[in-house]
Amino acid sequence: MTINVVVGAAIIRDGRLLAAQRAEPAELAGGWEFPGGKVDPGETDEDALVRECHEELGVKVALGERIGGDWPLSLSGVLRVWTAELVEGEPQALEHLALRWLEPGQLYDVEWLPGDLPLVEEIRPHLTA
Ligand code: 9L3
Ligand code: MG
Repeated sequence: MTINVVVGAAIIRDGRLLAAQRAEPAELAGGWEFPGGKVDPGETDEDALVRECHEELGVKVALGERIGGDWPLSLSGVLRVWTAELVEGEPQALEHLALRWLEPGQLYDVEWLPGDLPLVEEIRPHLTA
């Protein structure tokens, strides 16, 4: 079975984390995630994440460090997450229902997708550094 690699960005600005609310598919709609998506064949993980941030948010990001390793996403998928900062543009919900900038005390104000949820504590230290 092929493992589907999905990449996500923990975009941080001024000590706040950008969370994005999924619009689809129906079973995930309304849940909150680190924006990103599937890595295309022949594409590096990092290139895919920069591309996805541009497609979904209309921004250019610079990736920082990888957060942990492969996070289980489903039976056949893994999630790989990097911190990121905005280089150009203001994030827009081009493909999401909504966007929110979360302060450290608000990190659990949104209902994270199950696969993304364990990442939140890993990212917290990056909000204060
Ligand atoms: N997914 C989960 N957490 C995330 C992302 C970006 C994606 N942070 C899941 C949702 C979909 C699959 O990975 O089932 C592919 O994502 P996309 O390409 O539809 O964004
Ligand atoms: Mg996506």
